[in-house]
Amino acid sequence: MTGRKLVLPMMLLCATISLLPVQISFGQHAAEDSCMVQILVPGLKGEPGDKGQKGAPGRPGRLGPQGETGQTGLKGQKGIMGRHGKFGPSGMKGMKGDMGDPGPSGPNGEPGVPCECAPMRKMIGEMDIVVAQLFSELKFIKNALPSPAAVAGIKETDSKVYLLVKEEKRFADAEVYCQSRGGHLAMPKDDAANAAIAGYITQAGLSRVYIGIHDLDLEGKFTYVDRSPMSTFSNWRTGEPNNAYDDEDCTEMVASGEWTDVACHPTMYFICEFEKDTI
Ligand SMILES: [Ca+2]
Ligand SMILES: [Ca+2]
Repeated sequence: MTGRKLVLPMMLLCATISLLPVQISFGQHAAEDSCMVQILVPGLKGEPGDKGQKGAPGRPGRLGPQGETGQTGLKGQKGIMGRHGKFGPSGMKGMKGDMGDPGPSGPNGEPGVPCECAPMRKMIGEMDIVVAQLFSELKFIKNALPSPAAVAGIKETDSKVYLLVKEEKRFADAEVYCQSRGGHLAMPKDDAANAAIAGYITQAGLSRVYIGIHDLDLEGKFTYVDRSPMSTFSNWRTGEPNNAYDDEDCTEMVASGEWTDVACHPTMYFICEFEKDTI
């Protein structure tokens, strides 16, 4: 096919050249040889050729326009449970709950250890020895020193111990002081006791002290502070008791051993007495 298309124009060119009076610039021999050789006549149409092989894939086409939004699809099925997430921060402390019911009783305890009495008896025995030593030392002080009353502040008879208290107190407070120590204000109930107390006052260089006699419960009827009656013994100074100023219900003893009714509110020294059996 290509050969036929090229031969025809070449033949026409040769015919034109031979008719021109002026020579053309290119070589004459060459022109004549070409025209002689290139005179061709088209042949018959050939048979159709065999089908060629499949060509290579073409280049990708241009990007098409965006399609329309499709319809909403159906709801899918529920998926499987996901993994556990991270632990969150700790929450606030809750309120205290109600008290629970009491639990059942526990089992019985182990049997106790028998009393170890031997050490206790030994301790008591040692304490008895110490007390005896103290009594002995006290007796030494009272008997051996030149003025035992000044040191120990006590004086004793066969049945009583007297304590001169050099603190000025009202009658009632003085009795409270003596009672708090297991005794009473001194209660002379016979000559011997009265003489012992009087000697104590003189020995201490005092002129008067409260003793445990009063008529606070019934005017004119004197009794001892332990409420025992004044039956067979008394030692009133002449003219006493006189209840002066209608205000004398308590009693003092002077250094001579005589008694005088006096007012209860003045403060003065006093003498306590204690039963030896109770000391
Ligand atoms: Ca009186
Ligand atoms: Ca009086």
